[in-house]
Amino acid sequence: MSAPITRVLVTGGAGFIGANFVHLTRRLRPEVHITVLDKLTYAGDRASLAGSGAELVVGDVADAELVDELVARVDAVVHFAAESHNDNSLTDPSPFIHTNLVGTFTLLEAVRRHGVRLHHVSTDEVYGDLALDDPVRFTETTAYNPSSPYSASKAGSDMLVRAWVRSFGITATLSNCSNNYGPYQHVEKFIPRQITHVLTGRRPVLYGAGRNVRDWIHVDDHNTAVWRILDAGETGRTYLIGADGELDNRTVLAMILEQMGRGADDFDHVADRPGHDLRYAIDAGPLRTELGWRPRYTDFAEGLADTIAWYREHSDWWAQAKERVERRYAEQEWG
Ligand code: NAD
Ligand code: TDX
Repeated sequence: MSAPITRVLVTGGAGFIGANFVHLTRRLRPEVHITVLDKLTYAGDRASLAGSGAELVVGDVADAELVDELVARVDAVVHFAAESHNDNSLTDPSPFIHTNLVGTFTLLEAVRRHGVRLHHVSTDEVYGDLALDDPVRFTETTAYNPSSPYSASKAGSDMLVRAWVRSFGITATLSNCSNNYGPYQHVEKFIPRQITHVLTGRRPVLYGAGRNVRDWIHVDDHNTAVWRILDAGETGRTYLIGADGELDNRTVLAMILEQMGRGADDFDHVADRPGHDLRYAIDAGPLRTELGWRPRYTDFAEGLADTIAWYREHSDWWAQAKERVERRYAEQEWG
């Protein structure tokens, strides 16, 4: 699509997907200079970037002056920074509006001023949910219908990017990906929460009946797709990223219990998340046929085993956050 990328700004690069993007980029494109802009909220950790060689700038993506200065120095921006947890958005939506909407707006104004290419990372949750018994999947033309403050703020950020492409001619692409799993994921999220519950002697917890379906993709597959879009994506286009990984929560939990040597009934059902989306499913056809992308992790059980091994070996990375998160969950009416 354009000249090769040699200097990239990664917003939210100290978070789960951003940090994995930085490490993957270091492995696959050692020539690329990486600057990370991250506010280091509860979800960001500088330790996640250890050994990556990335330059970390601690700051807010909604800080116009700082963002302008950083964008001026690069030829591409990959925008991961966000408040990302649905449960948190139900207890306090305000940081979601600030970071996901004002932060994206701030970045758009900077890339507009400097003519810098942007890739905006978004979620399949902008499309709302699907019925459990319906074979349909989300495509890039599915109507937006977000359910939670989190997904509404991401939907709004997508709309801002599309408008800046159309009205101001910025060079931007978008992607909407399904549920990621892998190393460095915050212990508030479903898979790491259950793994670290087992590792700390707690009983895993399933929201409601656990029939909700998520379309799981390994974080490295998400990030190879982002690079493919950076290299060959069409300006203004939205690409859906998914790896045909639909599973209900009960099945995922059963696999975790089995792989960790726990009994099949060794968990509790807890009160359900308000407004809990039933099912997400991605049709990633155009990414495969037009851009030739393929996922590497096609066996979820294998990717899950690697992830369990990573959490076993890295309790120093998650132990403190675990206690903080569980205190927060204890104050919620669900979970
Ligand atoms: P995360 O919560 O693990 O990381 C978010 C990062 O952004 C953290 O490092 C945090 O410190 C940083 N951040 C938050 N507010 C900031 C601000 N105002 N300024 C600068 N940095 C700030 O999230 P994640 O799971 O890595 O998600 C990354 C992106 O991918 C998000 O945009 C999310 O919507 C999207 N996404 C996530 C998933 C998933 O399954 N996790 C799926 C699809 C899309
Ligand atoms: O303890 C739990 N028990 C449980 O049953 C938790 C934390 C979650 N759940 C359920 C709720 C969901 O059906 O597991 C499923 C996954 O929950 P989350 O990890 O909170 O993810 P989800 O709400 O599906 O959103 C995720 O995917 C889309 C990411 O957090 C978003 O950032 C991304 O946009």
